[in-house]
Amino acid sequence: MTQNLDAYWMPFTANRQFKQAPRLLTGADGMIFTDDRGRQILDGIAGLWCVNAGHNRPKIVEAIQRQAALLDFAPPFQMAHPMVFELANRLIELTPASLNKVFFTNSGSEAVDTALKMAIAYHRVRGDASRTRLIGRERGYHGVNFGGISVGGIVGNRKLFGPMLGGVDHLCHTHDPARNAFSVGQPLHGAEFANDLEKLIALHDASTIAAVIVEPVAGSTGVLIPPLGYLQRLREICDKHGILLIFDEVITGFGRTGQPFAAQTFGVTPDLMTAAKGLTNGCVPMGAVFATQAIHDTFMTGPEHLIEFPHGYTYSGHPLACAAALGTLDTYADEGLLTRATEMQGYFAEGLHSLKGLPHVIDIRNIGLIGGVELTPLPGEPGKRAFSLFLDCWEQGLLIRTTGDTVALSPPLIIERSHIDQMIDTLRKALVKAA
Ligand code: PXG
Ligand code: PLP
Repeated sequence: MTQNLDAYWMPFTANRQFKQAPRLLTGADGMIFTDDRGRQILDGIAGLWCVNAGHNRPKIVEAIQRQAALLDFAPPFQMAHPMVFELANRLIELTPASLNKVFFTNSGSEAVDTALKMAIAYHRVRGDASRTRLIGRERGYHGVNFGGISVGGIVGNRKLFGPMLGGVDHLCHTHDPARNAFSVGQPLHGAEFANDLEKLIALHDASTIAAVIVEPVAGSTGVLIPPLGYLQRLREICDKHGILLIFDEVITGFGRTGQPFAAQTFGVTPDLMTAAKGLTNGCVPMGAVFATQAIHDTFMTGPEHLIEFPHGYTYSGHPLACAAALGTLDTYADEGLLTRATEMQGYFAEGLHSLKGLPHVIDIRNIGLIGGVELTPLPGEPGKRAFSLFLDCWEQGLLIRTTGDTVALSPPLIIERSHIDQMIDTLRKALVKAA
């Protein structure tokens, strides 16, 4: 490695450690990354929960190339280009029927902050300006912008950044290993954790609360699957009190749980829904907020020449992102990928749960093509045991993700049984070796 690595300040990375022993990817195809040593590495996490159709897919590559030569950029304010409408129309065929309006952003973090602003503005526009509070959840991850970290519940992502947004509170998280360890699929216990919302309503009064935001499946915080009945109960309480429910589907969107969106997998429909990642198969940055007709129409009053929602990004609905998204949706449709996790989840779950009993494994969690393997932390050194496992798997040709002492798996939806076998075998060997 002769390249100078100093100038680049890496995101969410132990910079000094990385630069001593860099891990550089130079190519990717299908399920496989290639690194700068020419090694083949199985992608166990779809890049970063985003490359759902696998890498280097022809329809996506061609769509981006074609678009770059045709229309590189179109200003998104008071202007548009045809493809952005086509994409919105295609997307609402996949969302729950009531979520039929789409607002584009460039990332999940921007989608989250957009949804939070929409929720507060919605109440104000309809004459209920006291509803400004936002309720997130402990251990929630909603990206890294100020709105997202305010409703988020990962201490390490919050504590350096001052007071953040005011008027935010948090539900308790749903992780309950004493009752639910090693559950296959949705845990049986914990629907009642949703009643924590009633407690916050009693404290703050419903008339001050704009919205509740949760990930249907919490990903970044270590793969927490919603207990049976939990999301239904949250929905009921929100309805009872006129509070909007926002699902952050940045990870769960686009087939990860076996349906296009987790809202469909769990049979609970939010009022606003964020997405990103799998929207373009990770190829060009793009995020989206889906809203109901009723929320959208609430803004569509007042003089017609005025901007109804003063919000948007220079790159909202960028032509290259739209091209990538349309190529992605075609690829998903051609190969039935948005429901493929339902076919593969049984075999995936069997493999994962076969790791039970190995040294330090204290819980295994799964839904669709998401898996979590939680390890006992090394005394006084949280996160280190899982990170060592990550390094070992990398050397053995498998890319996994770790968060705290949980290993997260979220492979591309094109995964075959042989890949699952390879992932589980590599993990098994690494766990035995780490003992
Ligand atoms: N919401 C959720 C639920 C997410 O998972 C974001 C918002 C933010 O999206 P952007 O595109 O701004 O990163 C995410 C992102 C991990 C990991 O290791 C997960 C994410 C990002 C980085 C790491 O689990 N999810
Ligand atoms: N900062 C400045 C000075 C700007 O002019 C703009 C956009 O015009 C932004 C930030 C926001 O950038 P973006 O629209 O890409 O989010």
